[in-house]
Amino acid sequence: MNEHERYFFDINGYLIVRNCLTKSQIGDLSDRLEKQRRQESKDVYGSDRTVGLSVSTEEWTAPSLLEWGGMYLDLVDIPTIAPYLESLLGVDYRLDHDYLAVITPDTPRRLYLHGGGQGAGGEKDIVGTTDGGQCYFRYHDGRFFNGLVAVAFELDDVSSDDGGFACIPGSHKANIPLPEDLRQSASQDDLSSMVTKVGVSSGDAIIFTEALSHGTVPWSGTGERRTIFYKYTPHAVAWGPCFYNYRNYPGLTDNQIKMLNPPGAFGGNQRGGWGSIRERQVQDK
Ligand SMILES: O=C(O)CCC(=O)C(=O)O
Repeated sequence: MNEHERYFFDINGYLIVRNCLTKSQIGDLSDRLEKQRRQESKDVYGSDRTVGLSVSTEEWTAPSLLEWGGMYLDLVDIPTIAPYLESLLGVDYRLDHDYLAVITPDTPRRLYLHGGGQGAGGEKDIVGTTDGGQCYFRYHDGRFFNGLVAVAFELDDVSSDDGGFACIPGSHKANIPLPEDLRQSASQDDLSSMVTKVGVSSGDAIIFTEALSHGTVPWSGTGERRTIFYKYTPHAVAWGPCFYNYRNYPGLTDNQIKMLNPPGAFGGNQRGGWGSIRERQVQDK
């Protein structure tokens, strides 16, 4: 993350990484998605992991795009994005949840702004409670601290007039709650001038802190928007109630395995068990 990008992210709460996916990577992601769509047409695949298994059990589970294999596994840790995540989350960050949204002219959506620094999203915020949940943003001692960072990988060109990602730049540092009348917009004509619509090209990624007031602008494009969201937390933090089992995905790199760890104080090192960590601490003394 260079100096300009750090400055841009600090004052705006998001940034665009251009061309972070190659044409063949986009092709693989797109082919695997279209295969699923032929089997079952949905607006959202994967899950934000907020779905309980059933009301009668305390277990949680969530479908994941990682089951689709190929580039969906590679995306967990790609070199064009990893340095940004390390700057924004620190080392040993983890993948918290993943999903993919398909927007078409038949599914226009309503903008519902959520997030907002220092809990400014207020009581009705869907990313956390009045204290902002764990979707915090801080900058201290030369380092960014974020509770949840989203990477939105775009498979299609999306002009800012089409719709898609939008935010109130700088609102990740807001101290005053989002005025309720700004929260929802049924069409682009209703949008507040404070909302910035962000255009992207196929293969770009938008990285944003969930502390930012952001959402999806009602669609007025003629084509589709297919966006893959991978959301990361610091290693000891969880947003969703579910976590991954890396054993379900053979062939992962050591780094990918670390990122699929459940939350915990020792990040990627906790797989060896607490016993081996204590032994190492004793040896290091
Ligand atoms: O459509 C978008 O890019 C925004 C998605 C969003 O609001 C979120 O991931 O929390």
